[in-house]
Amino acid sequence: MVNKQLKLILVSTPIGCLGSGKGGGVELTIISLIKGLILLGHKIILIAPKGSKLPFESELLEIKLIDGIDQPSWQHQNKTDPVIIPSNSVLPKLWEAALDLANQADAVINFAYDWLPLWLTKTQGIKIFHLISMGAESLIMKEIISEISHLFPFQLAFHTKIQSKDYDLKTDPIIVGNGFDKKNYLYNKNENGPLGWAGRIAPEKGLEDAVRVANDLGEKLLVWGLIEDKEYASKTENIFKKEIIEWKGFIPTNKFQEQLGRCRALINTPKWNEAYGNVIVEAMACGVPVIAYDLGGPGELIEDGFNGFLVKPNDIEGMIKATKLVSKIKRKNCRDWFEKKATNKVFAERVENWLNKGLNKNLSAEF
Ligand code: HBI
Repeated sequence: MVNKQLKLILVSTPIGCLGSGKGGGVELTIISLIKGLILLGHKIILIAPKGSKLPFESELLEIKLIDGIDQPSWQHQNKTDPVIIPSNSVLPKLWEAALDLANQADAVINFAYDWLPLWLTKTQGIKIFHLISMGAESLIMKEIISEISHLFPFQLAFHTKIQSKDYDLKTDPIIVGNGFDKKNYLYNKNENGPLGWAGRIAPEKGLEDAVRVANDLGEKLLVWGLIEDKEYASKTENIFKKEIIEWKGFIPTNKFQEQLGRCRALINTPKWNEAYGNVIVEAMACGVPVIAYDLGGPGELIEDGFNGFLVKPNDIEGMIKATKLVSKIKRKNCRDWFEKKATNKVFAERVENWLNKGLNKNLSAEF
């Protein structure tokens, strides 16, 4: 049975326009989900900062671009910092535009990890659904997410169970995972390639540990991602005298997956409660086994010994040992896992299920 067509307003992250890489994983999540929801026949209005670009068009997709100043990222603020709204901020403008269109839509989906859209949930007739994109990076965010969980428990969803554990929620968390368009990732069966690492180049991603692993194995390390923290990047590349890192930059998905697919393993070294781990799924989509610290999302995506290995967090020796065993992982397992659990179709079906449940619940938790 095809579900009723939903008219949905999706509001993007205010920390950078789609395609800049500044939004981190949430950029790929939004693009993949829009494709998946359109595949299911739903109508989308995307509201995003000026400069946002999507790699596709559709008659079911309308885009409204909003000018304004980027919101500072919570990752660059202290956990106890207050909410900052810069002058000429894009965040309130995104939400003025969204709420102006509310009467044309069944629901709004928020992708911003910001206080304002969560607070608005209490004040609006239209239901605002929040896909929380991070672990608890700020106290005031943890408070407002917990408050919304107690008022509108069906309007919050998380990528992984482990991510949701950062928050005190009224009910069991709604987990929607993530998912990417399988047409964008080609399976590569080559087993003898180099080691790879991918992610925003910033301290919480732990690149220095992967450099130590590659150095110990006497190998290079191919590194893809936006250099968000220049000082950290240069400190990391100078840990050893000889050149270990081969910087590949932040490149479009089609090029990234082609280069990534040639790796014999992706090393993933999170130092924070990674909400999901997009690059892990992208690697698996190309048949590349992932060796990751058992921290945050990776711990839920990797089935130890099946599609990769899980290593105790910060255990570099353990990472080296596991990397030496990676040929034991059948690369086809990685692709099969991706097709079953993490394509944008199955992701969109989980989100559609979440929205339909939330839309059929009474608004307030009282009666
Ligand atoms: N910070 N204020 C703010 N708002 C966001 O939406 C946000 C962020 N920091 C990081 C981020 N989003 C994304 O990189 C997430 O995917 C992690």
